[in-house]
Amino acid sequence: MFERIERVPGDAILGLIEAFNKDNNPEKVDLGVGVYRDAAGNTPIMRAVKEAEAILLKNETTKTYIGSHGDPRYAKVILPLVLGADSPVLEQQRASATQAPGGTGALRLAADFIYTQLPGSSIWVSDPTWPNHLGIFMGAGLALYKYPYVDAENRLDFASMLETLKQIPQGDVVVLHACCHNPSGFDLSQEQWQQVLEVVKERDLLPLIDFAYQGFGEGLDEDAYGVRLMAEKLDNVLITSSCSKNFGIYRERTGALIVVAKDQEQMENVRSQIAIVARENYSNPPAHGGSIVMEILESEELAKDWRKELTEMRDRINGLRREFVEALKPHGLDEKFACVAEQRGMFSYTGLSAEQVDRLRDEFSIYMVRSGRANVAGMSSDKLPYIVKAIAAVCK
Ligand code: PLP
Ligand code: TYF
Repeated sequence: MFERIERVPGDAILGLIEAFNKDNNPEKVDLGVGVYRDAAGNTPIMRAVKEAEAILLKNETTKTYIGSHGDPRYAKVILPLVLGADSPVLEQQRASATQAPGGTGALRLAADFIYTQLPGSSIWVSDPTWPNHLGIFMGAGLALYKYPYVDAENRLDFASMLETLKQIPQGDVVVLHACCHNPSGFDLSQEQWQQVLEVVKERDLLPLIDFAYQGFGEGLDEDAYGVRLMAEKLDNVLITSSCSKNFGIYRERTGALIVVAKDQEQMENVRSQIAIVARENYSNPPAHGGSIVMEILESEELAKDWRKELTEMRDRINGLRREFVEALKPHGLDEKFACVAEQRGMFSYTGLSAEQVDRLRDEFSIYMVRSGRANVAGMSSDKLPYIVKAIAAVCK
């Protein structure tokens, strides 16, 4: 039976982890997979998370199932975090959150819901986008198309994006990155979000907003601008939220699918369908990560410390962005890479070619995705002179 099974290459981004670990060069730098790193190159457990886990270990009394929608307490803390504490959408009781195994699990729930309940709707993703979007949406059976996002000069191509959105058939789904666009780092301005809103309204499209990096761009509330605008102004919105990055609990698989509907009645109808999709995929979501998030957000003290540490992480990345461009000045490359200081989140499309990325890896043991995407958090002030010298060498 299995003799016909072909071997396929693994995930290109995750493959970089293995290649990096095998490299013996003491100067090696990992700018590959999108996990936060501190100045020492570690991905630490956040202080509030450690404390919350200690509380959980002491107080937890059961490991029984939490239900297909997850823990209702999780929904209660995640909805105000994403939509805003005084959101009219919450007041109107037209939003629901279903706890899911990470942002990825939430995306799959959304995809299966669209496939089964909105038959005929195709899905549109930015070009480029996170490669897993393609696998998740096509794996669920959806027809997938792309809208332009970054041009050949490595700039946000908003005009082309909007032009294409205006051509999308009524009822189709458009995937938007809420902030910290993966892989490019180019985000929409508030004014651009308003323009997208108008087109979405005009064409009667369903926005599916992927919110994987809340707090990594400008701030927890600032990063939610587009999400809250769409939720407040539209009858129907899907949002996939992830706690992997902003709580640093990647492996605990913690996320949510948030449904915003016209009214409570419609929200409950959709919610009942989401429960079926969840049950058919994995029955109940994992509980531990959600419990950590609840413990933190329900405690004024822990929440305060979590926000503080998240701010430190965000400031570190944004500081590195500026330092990086500054360090390229003596090489006459600061203008060429100026976009890095403008982009937001963990990632930057540097504009480096696949050949240049290969040279950085082979000659300097600097690892990044072949699209030229760098994880800025993998840099540090100590390593910057080495990184910059290597980039100057491959740009000659
Ligand atoms: N969406 C985007 C754009 C991402 O970059 C990620 C990161 O891995 C995810 C969703 C899913 O994150 P996770 O499933 O780890 O919560
Ligand atoms: O883009 C990234 O690097 C992160 C992490 O299959 C990631 O989103 C990458 C690939 C993958 C799962 C997560």
